[in-house]
Amino acid sequence: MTKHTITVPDIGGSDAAEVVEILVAVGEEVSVDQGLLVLESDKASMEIPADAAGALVELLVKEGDQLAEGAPLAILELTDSSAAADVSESSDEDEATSKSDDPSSAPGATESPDGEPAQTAGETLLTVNVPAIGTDEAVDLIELEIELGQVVSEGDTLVVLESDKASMDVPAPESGTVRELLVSAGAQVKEGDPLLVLEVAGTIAAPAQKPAESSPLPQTQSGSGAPATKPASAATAAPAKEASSERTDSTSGTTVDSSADGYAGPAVRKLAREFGVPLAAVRGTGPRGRILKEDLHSYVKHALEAPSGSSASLAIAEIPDIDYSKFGAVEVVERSHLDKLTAENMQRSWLSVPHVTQFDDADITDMEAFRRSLKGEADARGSKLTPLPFLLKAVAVALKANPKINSSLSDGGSTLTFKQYVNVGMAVDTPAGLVVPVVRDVDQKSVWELADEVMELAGKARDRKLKPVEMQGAGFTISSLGAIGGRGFTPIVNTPEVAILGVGRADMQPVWSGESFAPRKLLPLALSYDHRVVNGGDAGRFLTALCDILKDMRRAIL
Ligand code: CAO
Repeated sequence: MTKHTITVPDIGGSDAAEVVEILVAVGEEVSVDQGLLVLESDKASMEIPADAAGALVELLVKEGDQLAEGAPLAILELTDSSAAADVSESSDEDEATSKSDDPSSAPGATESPDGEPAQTAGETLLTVNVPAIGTDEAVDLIELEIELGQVVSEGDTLVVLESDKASMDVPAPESGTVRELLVSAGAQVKEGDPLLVLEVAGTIAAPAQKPAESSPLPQTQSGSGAPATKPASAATAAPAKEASSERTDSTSGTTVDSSADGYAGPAVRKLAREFGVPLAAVRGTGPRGRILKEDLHSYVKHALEAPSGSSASLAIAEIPDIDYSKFGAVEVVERSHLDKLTAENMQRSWLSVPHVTQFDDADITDMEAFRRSLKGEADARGSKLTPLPFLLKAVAVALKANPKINSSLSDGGSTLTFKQYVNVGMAVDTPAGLVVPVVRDVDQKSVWELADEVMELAGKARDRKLKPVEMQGAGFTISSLGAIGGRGFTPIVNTPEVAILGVGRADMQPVWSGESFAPRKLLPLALSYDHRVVNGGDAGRFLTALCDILKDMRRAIL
């Protein structure tokens, strides 16, 4: 039987991490990726998964142990000896530990440092890193589209990343075979983080490199905090996969007792500090009682709604969680990260912004005639000239004349920031959820340029190719449901913006000219605004100006 030692993977630069929870018992059969134990460092906490399937013959640690990167954790007797080719192994238990951390014993022990291809005779290994994602913040890796050994072509999607604002695919930079997976779905990654190692196809053999120097045996610490020597390369650090469940106290710089303090990730802890919420008081609904952002929100919401004295009857009752299966067959599906974020943002805006919605119809008969007359030209240019680029142009002119609509509250409400640029967000309905790419400097672009940009941004949104930077910096948003239908709706302000324009479906209507009814094409518009900033007069002037421009687009050049 082949034995395999599982060691502590990269623990994010911390000297040591504490074993806070052991999830398996000796004798248990474990599968690949099954969580074995939870480590918690001063920066993060992570579930350590099994990198091979087999029977757990020995646990080398206990709860409370302080471990350094590379320290041995457990010994598996591998189920499938063929799997042993993919992991460091030993037929002798005593040797297992040292062998698994010796780079020269690891398969293909060439390094791929810093994403540079590492070559041996007949192969080129390329580490694929997280590309520029337009933010220094960590983003979620929501999907692994490939598996170990899979052959990929250049441009194939390898992983899907999702930030607060959008999802984006990371394509294969070259064709090749996936030789090592350095992340797993659910991980949080930053620009430049290694994702996987690709053996690049069809490369010319280069002279073999000397294997990386063998690293000394990693040490297990018992509370001393002395760092162990880091394994020499990614290829030697046994389980490169990391589970995503973080449990950190990033401010205290100490290992936290999660049971006393509440089990939560860094973002939740930060938010809890900002709210002044003691985590120990929050009930976690995540795996193993982990406190999620939603739990914190719900705690704060309840605290705010908690009856105090005579206002008890004003408290908002919680919406009951009903078991619908009692009434018939149901299907429960997990909502996408984006859907949940949109829900959070909508609720925040709905609860914190006093909304008013004002309606009007713009007479776009002439604009439509003009747009239709340009159809041939649009086809020749490869452009798609819908009403939206005209609307953008008209909105830009109306915003310049009514700058309050392009402002935001600042300094906790004591000042108003007027934006001197005209960046307009455009709601795009995608299979992954609602995203709002931003068309920049709308006032400085022609209708043709706007048409092309709308097409490009909407395409990128649907293909999940938008970068975070392409969804930032809007001062106003347009949500157009015109192509889908509907007379009108009351859009929710995309805070911290103060107004949003909802566009319905244009239709022919009889309009009284003073003498007779004439058929006119009317575009239903709905302007929702933050009544803390925009009053009815401001909104009325903006909407009237917008309708005037749309009625006669020549006004846009005045
Ligand atoms: N009235 C009548 N017809 C309209 C129209 C309107 N207000 N707006 C667009 N159309 C027509 C277009 O002219 C086009 O028809 P032709 O091909 O015959 O010219 C057709 O509808 C399809 O347009 P489109 O959707 O391809 O392009 P668009 O520029 O109108 O919109 C985009 C682009 C990205 C905004 C849109 O595709 C989209 O995703 N809309 C949904 C936005 C949304 O979900 N908002 C709600 C957010 S809150 O839940």
